[in-house]
Amino acid sequence: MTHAKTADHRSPTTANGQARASGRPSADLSTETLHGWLRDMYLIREFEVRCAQAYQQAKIGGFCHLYIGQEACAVGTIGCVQRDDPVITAYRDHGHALARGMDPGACMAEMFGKTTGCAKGKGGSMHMFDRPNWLFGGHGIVGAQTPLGAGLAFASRYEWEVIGKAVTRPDGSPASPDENIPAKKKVCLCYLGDGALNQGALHEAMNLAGLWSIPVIYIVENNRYSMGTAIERGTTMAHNLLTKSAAYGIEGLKINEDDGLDILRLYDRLKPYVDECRDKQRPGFVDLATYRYQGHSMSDPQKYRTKDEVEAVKKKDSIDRLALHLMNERKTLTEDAWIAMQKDVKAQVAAAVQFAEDSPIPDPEAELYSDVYLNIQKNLSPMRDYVHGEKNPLL
Ligand SMILES: Cc1ncc(C[n+]2csc(CCOP(=O)(O)OP(=O)(O)O)c2C)c(N)n1
Ligand SMILES: [Mg+2]
Repeated sequence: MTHAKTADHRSPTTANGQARASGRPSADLSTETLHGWLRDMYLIREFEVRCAQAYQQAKIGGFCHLYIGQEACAVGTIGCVQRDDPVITAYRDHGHALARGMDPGACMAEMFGKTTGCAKGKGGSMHMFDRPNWLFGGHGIVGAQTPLGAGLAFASRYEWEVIGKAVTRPDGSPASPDENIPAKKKVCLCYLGDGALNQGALHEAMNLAGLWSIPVIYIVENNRYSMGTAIERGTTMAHNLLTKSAAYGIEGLKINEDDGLDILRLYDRLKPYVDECRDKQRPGFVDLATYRYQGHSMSDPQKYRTKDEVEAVKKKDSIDRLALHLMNERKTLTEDAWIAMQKDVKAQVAAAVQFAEDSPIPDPEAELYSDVYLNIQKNLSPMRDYVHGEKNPLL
């Protein structure tokens, strides 16, 4: 099954299709790109609202962490890279999957644990994978994705610098040995929450990234809290996180809340930085301020913050801001067109929910042990032989 979609706004185009003319990179983005971003941000929001409903109806089980409020982060950062740059994230991952272009039906079916999900229903909310769209998860262990991100970036640089040609096609499928697909300079976007700043794995990975100049860009989605722990209670130098990356020789970038919640300002700050990391094939570290409107997961009494705090951030809502900008300043969007876009997205998400509902649940006999481990050694028995049969040395 392929989940890849071609959508131009995910490899942004400039209004004239040429290099930037003005000082602000965003000023030259095409209307198609900006409307695509608005649609994607609204798609994420609507998708998450429907996830919450389905969760309350017990149609979604397990963990579920919503991305509402953080939409500009996924859409804006992914807007700074190319479609075949690898991306990897933590468990609050539906937004990244949709921003990367995953089919909402495959994403919702994964939430529902159905066979038509992007991971055949075996991963659920925290494990969105989409190889054609270069999304390498969805990881539930805090910080686990950070060495993997370094590995993905290392592989890209190795391909470009040592092998001299791409071993994977742009659509994510493996290239055959006689294909000569030119390798190119890539960056890997590796997202992490502020809570992951304290994980040893991140520091080991950043050390190697700094030492070997691995083009992984760590994007800290700094939503101020890890579960109920405010960032200043959980990590050192919370007021200046770039000191952490500086320790590993990585030149960082801080994006404050006014820029982080405004997708155009976010793009203005981040795009030149990403371009430089790509060009110099060096690592990056971005402290990107954002905010989640909902609780940490589906059950969170939220005693660690006030309602006023949440309401104050909602006033800067990134979707409203972009819509207003397009209506009042660029004048490329009418109110009617915005309402029609919202209606269209709602219908798309409703169809995704219906698709998930109508899809079959996996057959345990056929699926429980398939795709669990890759049998890399010839003649190695499938795992089920060990569990059920005499080959299991423990029985
Ligand atoms: C290694 C590990 N420790 C603890 C947990 C439990 N846990 C799940 S989410 C979370 C908070 C992480 O917060 P943050 O990194 O800020 O991400 P956010 O939820 O804000 O997106 C914790 C402690 C875990 N999943 N993995
Ligand atoms: Mg957090």
